[in-house]
Parts: sequence; structure tokens; C-alpha cells
Amino acid sequence: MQLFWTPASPFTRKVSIAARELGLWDRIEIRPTTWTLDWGYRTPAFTPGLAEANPVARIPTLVTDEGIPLGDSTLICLHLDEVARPKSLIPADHTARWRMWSIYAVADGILEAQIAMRAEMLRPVDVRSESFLAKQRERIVRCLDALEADVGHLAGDVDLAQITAGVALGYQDWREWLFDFRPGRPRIAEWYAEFSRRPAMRETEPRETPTA
Ligand SMILES: N[C@@H](CCC(=O)N[C@@H](CS)C(=O)NCC(=O)O)C(=O)O
Repeated sequence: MQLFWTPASPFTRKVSIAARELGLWDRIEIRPTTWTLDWGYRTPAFTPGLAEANPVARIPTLVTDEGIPLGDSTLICLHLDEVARPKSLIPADHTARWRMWSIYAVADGILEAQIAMRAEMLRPVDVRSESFLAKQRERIVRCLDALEADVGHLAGDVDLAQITAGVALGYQDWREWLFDFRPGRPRIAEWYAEFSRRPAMRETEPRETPTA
């Protein structure tokens, strides 16, 4: 398997953690990609091979052992989970599984809002939309409040919802233009303090992506 990757992307971090938790990381060849800082508002010069594998030209993109490109982190996690069986990050029980996917979608919504904000923050200040940024911030607040209310379901064996929530909270901490999620949310603050100690979380702490 080959993974088009950067150290900054939260969607890529999700996949990188899932692969580690499933014991598959060593089976993946990493294809580092570079991104010029204008990627948020114009087509950048793509790292060779990325757009050829995935015309959407986003990361993460995984090329499976069969040569099938998968250009979406959820699909990649599903693929890795299938390859790793009997290990799994998806609960077997019907209700637990759909509870997990429900929380996963909320945490993934935070990632989408964070990356939409990142793209907007990369635009020149005079064309940046404050109302667009505020809308994303309000979405993040709603989703964080939902995670706070649902923290009891972020328990037990590690799963894809826990991983995605951990990545979302980690990104919130990393970017200085995002707010501290902890005030008023003591339960996810405590949960994250514990979850972020996992080796897979420590090994994937975000760093700036090279531009060339
Ligand atoms: N839904 C996709 C989102 C992937 C995504 O937005 N990736 C960002 C980096 S975090 C990207 O490659 N952006 C480049 C662009 O939009 O040009 C997933 O889950 O993989």
C-alpha cells in the first residue's frame, strides 16, 4: 500500500493513527506530498503521482495492494480495517457500531470545519471572509459540545470515533488561530489528556507540511 501523506493534515493523521492501532503501519509506503501555501484558494503544483492516482488531488490518498486508489480518509480506514481483520476499530455490535459512526461523523465535521478555516486563513487578509470563519467556528463549538455530552461513548476499545475525536482536539490545540476547547468542557478535556498519551497519537503529532 502507498499513502500520499503530509504531517499537518488531520485527515491523514486519522489514517496514520488507524494504521498504527491496527498494526499495519509498517506495510504502508509513505509518499510525502508538498503543498504551497496557496493551496487553499488555487490549484497548486501537485506532488508527482498524486493527481494521477486521485483526480480530486487531496490527501490522504491510499493506493491499495491491488492498485486501487482510495481518496478519502473514511474509505481508507474501512479498507485498512478489512485488511487487518480480525483486528478492528469498528465495534461488532450493531448499536455500538452505529453509535460509533454517529460520533465519528461529528468529530469528522470538526475536521472539515478546521480545514475549511485553514484554507480561508491562507487567503490574503483583504479577501478573507470573517463571516465564513465565524460559521465554521460555530460548527466546531456545536460539535465540541456534542462530544462533551457524548463522552461516555468515547470509552472502551479504541475505535474510529475515538481516533477522529482525538485528531480533532489535537488540531484544535495545534493551530494558534483556533480556540482552546477545554473551558466549559471538562469531560473531553480529561478524555483527551488520557487519549493523547497513546503511542499512535504521540508518533503522529502534527507538524507544518513542507512547501517544496
Ligand atoms: N473528506 C476528505 C477530506 C480530505 C481533505 O480535505 N484533505 C485536505 C488536507 S487536510 C487536502 O488535501 N486539501 C487540498 C485541497 O483541497 O486542495 C477525507 O476524509 O479524506
